[in-house]
Amino acid sequence: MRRTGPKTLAPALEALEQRFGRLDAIKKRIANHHIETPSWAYGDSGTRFGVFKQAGVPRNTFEKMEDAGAVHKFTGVASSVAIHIPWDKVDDFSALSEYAQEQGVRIGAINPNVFQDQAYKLGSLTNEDPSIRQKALDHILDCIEIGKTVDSKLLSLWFADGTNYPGQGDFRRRKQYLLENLTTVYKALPADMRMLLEYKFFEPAWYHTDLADWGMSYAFCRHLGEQAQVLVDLGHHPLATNIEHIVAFLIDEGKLGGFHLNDKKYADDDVSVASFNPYQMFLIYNELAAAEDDPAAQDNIAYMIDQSHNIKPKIEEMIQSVVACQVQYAKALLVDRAALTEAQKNGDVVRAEEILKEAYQTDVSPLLAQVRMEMGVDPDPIIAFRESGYSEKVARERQGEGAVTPGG
Ligand code: PSV
Ligand code: MN
Repeated sequence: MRRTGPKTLAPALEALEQRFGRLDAIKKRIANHHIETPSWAYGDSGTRFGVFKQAGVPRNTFEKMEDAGAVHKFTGVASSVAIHIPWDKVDDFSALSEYAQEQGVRIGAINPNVFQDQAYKLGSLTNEDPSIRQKALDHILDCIEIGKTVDSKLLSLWFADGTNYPGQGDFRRRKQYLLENLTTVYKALPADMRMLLEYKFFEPAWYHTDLADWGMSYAFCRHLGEQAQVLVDLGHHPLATNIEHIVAFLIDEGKLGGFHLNDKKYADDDVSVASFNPYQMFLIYNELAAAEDDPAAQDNIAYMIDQSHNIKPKIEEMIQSVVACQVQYAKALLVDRAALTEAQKNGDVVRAEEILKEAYQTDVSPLLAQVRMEMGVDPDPIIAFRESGYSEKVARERQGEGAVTPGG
């Protein structure tokens, strides 16, 4: 890692301006591109084979807010934190919210957890036992109340519900249970809170999951109403799925609620966003940037990281991930949209692809460094964080067991 030198910055920016133009507008958009970090990625986590403990990890939700505050301080764009209940349950959520604000962040999406309790072995909202369906429903309704207390605008739902063996469950009956319960949840939402509905085609259920793909989430959201939108977790698709197409489709329907950003190699590995497949991330951002240019397209998309870092230092990886998003977003903003449309209309396949590659292959680090300096943030977030001594400080101060969360 090398420090950005001010001498090299000016000529690099000039060259970018000459080649692409619009740099001032692009800088503004990068500075306004907000990325939420998840509380659960700050605690110790692992795989089903074990958890590797790290020094200085937060021991409670308040300390998770401190670490999220550090990520925001060094990136300037990560000003909110998603919480997961009961992992982040505290006695006083107003106090948590105030504490978060003192750390420079606010509480973002509320994630109910209806997958860990022993009662949910055969499902939560889809369970054949009405008392278990009610228990899951009550928990989600409680989470809406927590959301109101901390002034969150997002209820983010993921269900582990599914079956492991043929014959285990009745698909249609389970679908009906889910719709009935989600309708109750939907009706309890305050007018300014959105419900984001996440899907996943496998795990922990192996035979079927009740919300297996974006189309199923979309169908439920259509039934529920405007405040219900689909959440795309980048790790929740079969290999080779064209995620950018899903994204474009959902935007066009006004139904893209947001993202759980991460990357994957095999399954839901939850590795750092854009670490394996940066071009895919660029192509996703390309759809998003194109929609931002279209005044008729929806503009309320939530960008949330959902990762599980079991071998990288937590805060550094979170900073790295935020920066990785910025890199692909910045590249997507460089795409010459007018030229691309023209090439598409003329059937010029090679030119169209080259326009994307020209943007993708451009080094945007001087642009990001400049944006950061204008925001009053160090141009090199990871280096600056390392130099700050924060990790050493919390390792000294936080003695005792760190919080453990099962995964991301
Ligand atoms: C499930 O794999 C998931 O992506 C959901 O978003 C959960 O809330 C999160 O991971 C944490 O387990
Ligand atoms: Mn997720």
